[in-house]
Order: sequence, then structure tokens, then C-alpha cells
Amino acid sequence: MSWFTDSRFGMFIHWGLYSAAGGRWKDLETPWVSEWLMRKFRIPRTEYRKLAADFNPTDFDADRWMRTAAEAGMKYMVITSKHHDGFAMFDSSWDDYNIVKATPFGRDPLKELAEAGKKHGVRLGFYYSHEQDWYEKGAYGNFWDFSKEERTPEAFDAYLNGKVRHQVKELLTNYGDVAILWFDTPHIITPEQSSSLRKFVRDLAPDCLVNSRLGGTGEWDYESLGDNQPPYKRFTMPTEGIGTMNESWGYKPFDHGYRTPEEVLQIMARLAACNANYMLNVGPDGTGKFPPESLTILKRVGEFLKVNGEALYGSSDLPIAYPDNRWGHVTRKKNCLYFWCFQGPGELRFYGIRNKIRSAEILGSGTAVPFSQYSNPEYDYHRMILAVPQGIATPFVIKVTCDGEIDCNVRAYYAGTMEE
Ligand code: FHN
Repeated sequence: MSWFTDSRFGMFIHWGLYSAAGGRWKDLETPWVSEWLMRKFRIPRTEYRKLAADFNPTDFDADRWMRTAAEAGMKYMVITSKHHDGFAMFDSSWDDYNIVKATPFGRDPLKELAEAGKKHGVRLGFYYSHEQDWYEKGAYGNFWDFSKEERTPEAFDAYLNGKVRHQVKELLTNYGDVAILWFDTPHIITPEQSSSLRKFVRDLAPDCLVNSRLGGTGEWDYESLGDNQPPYKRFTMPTEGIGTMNESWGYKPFDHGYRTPEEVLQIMARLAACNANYMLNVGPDGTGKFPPESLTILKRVGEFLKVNGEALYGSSDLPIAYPDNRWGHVTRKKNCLYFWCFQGPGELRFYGIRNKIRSAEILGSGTAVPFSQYSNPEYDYHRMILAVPQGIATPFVIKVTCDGEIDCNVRAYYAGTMEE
């Protein structure tokens, strides 16, 4: 797991036939996430599949995608190999409902990404919708093409043992080392079926990680938080928060509700301070390009991490249960504390650290931060004050180097303020 927990930051990609539709069907615009287009308008599978005939993302450039992820500071990428619409974004011999056989594009983007990922040092994983598949009778989800009588437990089992196993095997054997198989939306899968699929994956690729949305009773490697769910505690299990930049996962050009780069960094800091990774989503369009708004966010985040990455990669949380601080969040590594500040400059007061401070500086610039400490051992009371000088633009990170491995009073309840 160590590569995963050290990485802390990855790119999620939702890309499929729905990206070409961009949330529109005939003269309707979906109020939902765009990848749910088929379900929202109950589009018959024979109609929906016609999108493939025009799907020709000639601007797709695996090298550029991977370079963009690497420059944003991301260490892994998970892309939708098959979303709920059932369309495989890779070459599959299961049937011809896939990007290579059904589209004029005819290329296998996952193959190209696997190659480019090696070049840019970004690990590749695959999202695979194992339960919902609106193209298949036996799978969960399509109640408009298939009757209740057709959607039996036996049919679901046949789908799992048929298409799912066949395609999972292709994904795990045709693309080199697969870092993660990212399953989604378990509703009806039984613990036995989840367990059996887990074993199938492990036998084929022992090092491939599996997320908790596999379903079942815990045979996964790490926990996925809910969509855009803030961390609700400090995690002791490897955990990943996932988030969108606007509201939709798939490309939706009329969804303009983008977060700012600073908001994205705040989410990252909050997750890291709770010991969790952050996988940030991009929804490329039907031609294969990232939306310009996403590129702006990625660029700014990359610039920040180039200077402050030390506070993120390989970091962990601080065992002080502190309430949400408006000024920011803390991560730690060995004998260092990293205060991610979104407010300031000013005096940051922080409580509970027993260590003696050796030095404090602004990451990147090396500007010294004057500090003072007060302790009353009788009450195990410890306070530090970091006086951030004027002229430092937010967000910034204060690196505090201590005299040894971080030691704190875990019952310190008041974690600090930033005051002018
Ligand atoms: O239904 C999907 C949704 O389209 C998207 O893929 C997200 C990503 O986490 N997962 C499901 C909803 O939780």
C-alpha cells in the first residue's frame, strides 16, 4: 500500500460516449451528472449505442494527459474503462460494444495511457462499473429496456461471471501493471460475489489495489469516501477522497460551477490532514480535450505543489482531534509539522505539541517564521505561537522542524487560531 498512501494525489477521469453528448439529448439538458444521461432520459440501448458511430476523439493525446497529471503533482490516474452505460473504452473481445470496434476512432486509449504513464511516472488504474451496466440484461440498472422478469439474481450472476470476468481479465492482462481496479455502486452484489471477484483479481494481479466500492464485507485494500464527501474523522485505514471540479464527473459544458484552485487545495489539505488521498476528477470532452477550466485548476495546483509538495507526499496526520480550523490544516512527517495556511499572515497559535521547535520557515521561500513556545508539564499544556511576517500570499505552508519525532497531547482540544 505504501506507494498509494505516499502518493496522496491522483487524477480521476470520466470519459465515454456520454462525453460526446455533453449532457444533452435531443433538445434536453440533463440536470444530473452527464455520465448518467442514458439513465436520466431512459434512452433505449439501441438508440444510445448510436453515439459510438460519431465518437471520434482525434484530439486525444495520452502523452499530454499524463504530462498534465504529472505537472499537476498527481502520482496516479484512474480512468473509466467502462461506466454504467456498459461501453468499454478499451479493446475487448467480449463483444463489439467498445471504442476500438464500434467507433471511427478505432484506437485503444488505455493502451496509449499505459505507455505514456510509464514515461511520466504516473501509475494507471481502471474504474470498472461491475454492477451497473445499462447495456446488459442481467446487470443492475436498466429497467427501461429489460423487464423485472429478465433481471433475476441468476441473470446477474451470469453477467458477473460472463462480461465482468472476461473484461476484468482483459484489463489485468493486456495493459501491464494495473495500479488500481476501482469498482463502483455496489447495491445488489452479494458478499460471496464480491469476495469471489476479489479473489479473481488477486489471482490475476496480486499487486493491483481494489477500493471499497467492490462491495461485500471488507476484502478491499482501501476505503473510498462518498462523492465529494469531506473527511469526517482521521483515518487509520488507507482512504481516498474523490471530488469533482464542477458538479459533473463526465463532461458537461453548461455546468459552470467550478471550484477555485484554492478550494481544491483546501480539500487536499483537509484530506491529507485526515490521512487520506485525494483523487480529483477531470471530464474530458468528446474530442479528447480537458476543459480549459480544469486545466487552469491543475496548473495552479501543480505550481503550489512544486513549492509545497513536501507537505503532502508521504505525510500523515497529527493525532490531535482538532475542530475544523478556518486558517487551515496540519500534516506531519518525521520530526516536521506542516501548517497549510489559507488565512494570514498573522500569529498562528497551536496547542498540544510537546516537542521543542528547532526552526520554522515558509516552504519554498525559506523565510524564517519567528516562534515562541510555552509549556506547563503539570497540565500537559503546550502552546506554540508562529508569527507569520507580512507580505506572504495565501495559501502558504509553514514548515516547523522539531527536536524529534512529533509527540503530542492527543487530548489538546483547541488547535489554534490565526490572528492579525
Ligand atoms: O454513479 C457513479 C457516478 O457516475 C460517478 O462515477 C461516481 C464517482 O465516484 N460514482 C458513482 C456514484 O457514486
